[in-house]
Amino acid sequence: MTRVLLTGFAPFDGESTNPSWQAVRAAADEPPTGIEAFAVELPCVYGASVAVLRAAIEETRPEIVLCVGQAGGRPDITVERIAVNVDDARIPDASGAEPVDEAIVPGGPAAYFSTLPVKACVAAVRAAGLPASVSNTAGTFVCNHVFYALAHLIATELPDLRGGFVHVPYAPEQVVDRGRPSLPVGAVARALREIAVTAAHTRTDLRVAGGATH
Ligand code: PCA
Repeated sequence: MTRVLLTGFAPFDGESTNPSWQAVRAAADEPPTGIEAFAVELPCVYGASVAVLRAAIEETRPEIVLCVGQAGGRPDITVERIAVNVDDARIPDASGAEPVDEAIVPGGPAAYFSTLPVKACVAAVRAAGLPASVSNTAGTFVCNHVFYALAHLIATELPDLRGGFVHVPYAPEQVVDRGRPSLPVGAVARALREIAVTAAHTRTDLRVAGGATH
């Protein structure tokens, strides 16, 4: 069994739901064969989110951490390649904090790569019949913050842990009057199960193109 900690986020930006948490909970409720799954909801707050993540890692002792967040407007499941060392808020977080150009870890590396096999994860989701791609930016809001903090924890304290971040589209009920792309939460949960299994079994990533020209 591979121990996998899945995290999703509480609703933010005026939404009443966050599909990342709905999908994480659904995926963890019915984990794939060979995966022992733990699900934790993180607040959409810069500092507190990392504190909750750290406590969950200490409590569950996972081999893999898969953090998940909502990327409203994206049309597919995006597996994040890179976390950058900057907070630059376009909107306030749930505590009202609005940092501008602040380092997440002062003096830390400019960026960290995901330690999950991002290309293999994308391929697995696509093979399951769901849309997915590699993303080269997790933004500069709370999701990137959590991703960077997780990567820093792995780099400095927990070298045996592997972890990464996945952004997911809106759920259909969030966009009934907005004409924006969406994916049902059940489909997102299926994708997360595929990603968890792929991460558990893949140490060397696929060498296939997944980049972007802009
Ligand atoms: N998405 C936000 C933060 C919480 C979430 O689900 C982000 O992409 O930063």
